[in-house]
Amino acid sequence: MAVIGLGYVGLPVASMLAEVGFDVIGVEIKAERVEKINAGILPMEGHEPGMQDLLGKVVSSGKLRATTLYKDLTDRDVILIDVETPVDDRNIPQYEALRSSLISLGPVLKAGALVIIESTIAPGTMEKLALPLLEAGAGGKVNVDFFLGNCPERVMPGKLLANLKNLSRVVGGGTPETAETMVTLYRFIVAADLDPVDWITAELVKTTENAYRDTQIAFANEVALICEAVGGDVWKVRELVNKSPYRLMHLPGAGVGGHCIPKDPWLLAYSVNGLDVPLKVIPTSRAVNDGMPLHMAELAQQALAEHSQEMAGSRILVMGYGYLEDSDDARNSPSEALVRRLHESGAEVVIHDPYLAEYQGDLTQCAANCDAAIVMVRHSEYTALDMAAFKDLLRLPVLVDGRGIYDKEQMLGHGYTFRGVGIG
Ligand code: SAJ
Repeated sequence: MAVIGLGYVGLPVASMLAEVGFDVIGVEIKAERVEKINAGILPMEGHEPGMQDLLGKVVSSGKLRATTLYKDLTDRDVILIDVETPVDDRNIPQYEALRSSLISLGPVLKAGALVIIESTIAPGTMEKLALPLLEAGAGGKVNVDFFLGNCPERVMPGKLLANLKNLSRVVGGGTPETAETMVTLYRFIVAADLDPVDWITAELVKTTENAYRDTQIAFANEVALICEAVGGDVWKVRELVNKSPYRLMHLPGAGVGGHCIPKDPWLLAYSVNGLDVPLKVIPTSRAVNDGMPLHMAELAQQALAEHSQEMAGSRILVMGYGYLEDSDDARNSPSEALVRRLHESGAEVVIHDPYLAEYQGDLTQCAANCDAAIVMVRHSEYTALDMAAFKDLLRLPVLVDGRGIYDKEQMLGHGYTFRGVGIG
């Protein structure tokens, strides 16, 4: 076995395959990561239950070793590819990492080997990019000289091993036989459903499941904006809507961050790039969600105005810089867009986040002399705050709640000038 790309997907899957007895080589471009892994040291931040122990075990047993060299792969029967597939600022997929791994792999590919791309890719990428690159590099034909599959991952930071084991997966084979072979392989580490499909189905399912979540969040955010305008409480509305059968209204909030949800809708959209398939829901949902951090700035501006305070020259506390509660992961964080907008408006910004080293200062010190506090992430530290005491730390009692954490009446009772997403 081999795994190319030992990041937050590749390393757990390499370790789990090694744990069940496969001899696994991990190819990683970053030499310092290779060194750490071969020393049994987990090269990732955040808390991943079981990951450090598992890595130590499989490295010391010699079942997993890391290298930067593709030439070590010449005897490998199965090669998984877990490299990044980001989109650029024009929402076009950037496949450099995928391309270079395929180009490096082709010439060293063992006859009859099975290559499985686990990275999330736009529908059509297997056929149009992976297949031709591998056939050219290997100098052979797919389904004859080598076999090719797509099995998208469904991990989530903080639950990498649990998700790998317990979440079902679509298993996209170049042929039904290849898909069945892949099912047999994944059954060694996956306890949930393994659904054999073709490439395009696997590519569509993965990008669709995340585009689905993004549009559901956008819908919730649009209802939140309506509630603010007509005097509703979106959290109460959502709770009661979801009592109706077949409703699953998601949580509105200060924005959508992370490594999957902001990106995968664009990968799905890209599959029809240049074709006459006008998309509205997917791009508009992205725009609605990207607008939410800016909406937080508007809410702060409105509240400051009640104190005849301009945004320019104000000192604003941004609470939460990660993209998810109680996580140190700040990828595509909505707070980045908020801080940019606040700076553009001439405000001085203080950032606090208990999980990020550069923002871990004492919250009471961060709050001192601030004219407003904008809560962007539902970190436990913030949900447990003594809000009466917190108000006294601020220069102006302005509180903007981006995640439905605080009760409006209570906050008004404490003397705050309060704005909450979805609260009229
Ligand atoms: N968010 C909302 N409202 C919601 C849900 C999320 O505003 O109702 C925001 C979060 O605050 C965060 C962003 O969206 O900023 C993403 O949140 P997420 O819960 O989707 O977390 P992710 O990004 O780690 O999503 C991953 C995805 N898993 C994979 O791609 C394999 C996603 O498909 C899963 O649904 C999610 O984990 C999960 O909850 O397991």
